[in-house]
Amino acid sequence: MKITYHKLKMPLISPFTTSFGTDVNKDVYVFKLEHNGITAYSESVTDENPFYGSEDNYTVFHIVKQYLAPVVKGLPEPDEFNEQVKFIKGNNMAKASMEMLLYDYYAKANKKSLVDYIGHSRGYANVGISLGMDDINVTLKKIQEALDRGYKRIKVKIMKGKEIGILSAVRDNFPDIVLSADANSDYTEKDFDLIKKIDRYNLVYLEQPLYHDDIIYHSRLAKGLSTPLCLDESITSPEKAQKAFEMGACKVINIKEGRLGGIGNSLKVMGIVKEFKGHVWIGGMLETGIGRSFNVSMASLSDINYPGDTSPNDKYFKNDIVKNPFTMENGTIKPNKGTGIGVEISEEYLKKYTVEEGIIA
Ligand code: OSB
Ligand code: MG
Repeated sequence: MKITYHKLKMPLISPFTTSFGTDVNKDVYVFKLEHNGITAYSESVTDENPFYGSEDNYTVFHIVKQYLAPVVKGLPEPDEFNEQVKFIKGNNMAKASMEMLLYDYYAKANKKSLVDYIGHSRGYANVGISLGMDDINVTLKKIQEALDRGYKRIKVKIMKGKEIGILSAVRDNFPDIVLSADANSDYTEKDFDLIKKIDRYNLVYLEQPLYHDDIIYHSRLAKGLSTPLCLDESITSPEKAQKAFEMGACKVINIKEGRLGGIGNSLKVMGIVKEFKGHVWIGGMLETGIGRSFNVSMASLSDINYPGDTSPNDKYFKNDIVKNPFTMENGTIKPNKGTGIGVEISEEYLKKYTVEEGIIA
């Protein structure tokens, strides 16, 4: 049994800007586990900087090499793995990258697709698009293109001071579309009056307006807002999802397997959302075809009840590292056929984008 890694630098087709910065490349670790004729893959959702959450590629590499890969070597089933690494605090993205490697491995070992291995699929994922901040005319053009391609929900990124300009331009041009906005934690409790102006734009939800780890101020904000809140960054465990619903801090959760420490915790959060009759969808972190395959499988689970941020590979990459990129039909994407995540790796592009590679364990 062998675990190897490739660190990749993949150019994005166009820069992606959020309230916390602009990405022009996707810098990502891809992990590969080979055992008994089975090859499994995963990737880490971190990038070079800890600007979305507290982890980055360097902390992930350290935690994987030092603590997690030695556990993966024993080939525990994913649930067992989660038990065995509980003693390590935080570092969810590192944990997810190894847990998901085991999920792909065990789905393949059981000759099942990932989604059949983890739950009940509706057979396809409903797809929305996340648009980074651009010149407003570029944004309007991108929205029209997205609608023409069949996307079922448009999400725009906003930040403090730019929200009204962006949202009023979008609503003036597209009065009836299903629209959401994501602030990536750019506001504070001092901005409630400003945030309340967002109620005018009839958003399906407002994503993560306040601090990345907050629940209390979000619950206070929710009381004075008619727009439902969706939490992303703040929901880092099933317990936090439970607390957020109990406190009325959100009605919607964006699940990212990486942020939650893997698929096991993500499934638990889906159960909590169901109990509270909330809404839930699968987010994205500009993944390569590997990470996207996990997301699309998750997004096709029948308990997912809002469109996710699982746009096809060609939104971000001219050439992905997989040979079987997703295609969208009528705003839906089907998980890959085959066992596990079902990706066929393009050795050509994997090699082209690799800046570093080696054996982890
Ligand atoms: O907050 O959902 C987010 C990308 C990087 C970091 C955070 C977020 C995002 C996105 C992109 O919105 C979603 C995608 O992968 O298409
Ligand atoms: Mg978000």
